[in-house]
Amino acid sequence: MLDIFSRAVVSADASTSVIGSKELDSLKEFIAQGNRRLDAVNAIASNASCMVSDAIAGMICENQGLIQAGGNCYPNRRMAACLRDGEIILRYVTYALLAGDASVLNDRCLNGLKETYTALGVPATSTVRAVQIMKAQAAAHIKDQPSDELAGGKKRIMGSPVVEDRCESLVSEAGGYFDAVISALS
Ligand SMILES: CCC1=C(C)/C(=C/C2=NC(=C\c3[nH]c(/C=C4\NC(=O)[C@H](C)[C@H]4CC)c(C)c3CCC(=O)O)/C(CCC(=O)O)=C2C)NC1=O
Repeated sequence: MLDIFSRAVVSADASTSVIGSKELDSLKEFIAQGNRRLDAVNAIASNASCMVSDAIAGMICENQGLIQAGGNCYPNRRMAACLRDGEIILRYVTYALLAGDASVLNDRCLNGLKETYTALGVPATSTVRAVQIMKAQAAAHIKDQPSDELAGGKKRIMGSPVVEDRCESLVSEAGGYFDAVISALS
């Protein structure tokens, strides 16, 4: 498992070079923006159970066969496994966002997941739908702009200082980790 610092070391070593000023600049930027990153991780982590239950509920709402006999969220044992998987995936996305590197997500969560799902008959398209919903929720929480329309009574504003660009680069970095989950399952 790598983070942005160990990644710089491994990449430099692979070409037998020193850590150059370009790499140092990017690490400096990572440190300078560190508090925003921690706020972004917290925005997801502290809303995780609400995000997961909402995403799985949305996925089922759009495809109610999942909770009927023969569906992969039926009976409750499978429903529980599905909710648990949503939590696992979201947790690994937060780890990757904290580390600034996708390796923890790839190595410990996504590696072999598609094969496991195929073997168990877990429908990848439905999982992908739940992950897409979590991607949209994460963007709203990192920006600290959940909408009245979609969040309803559960809307929660974190109130952490959000800069003018609404943490655009962190939104897109987090989006990239969700996309990695989607492409690993597709
Ligand atoms: C650390 C990383 C890690 C991951 C990622 C993980 C996933 C994972 N999900 C599993 C099962 C499962 N996953 C689901 C998930 C779903 N069913 C649906 O219809 C939905 C589309 C979807 C939820 C979004 C279900 C229902 C099962 C149980 C399937 C069965 O036993 O028939 C299993 C098989 C073993 C078990 O049931 O616990 C694994 C290994 N386990 C891990 O340790």
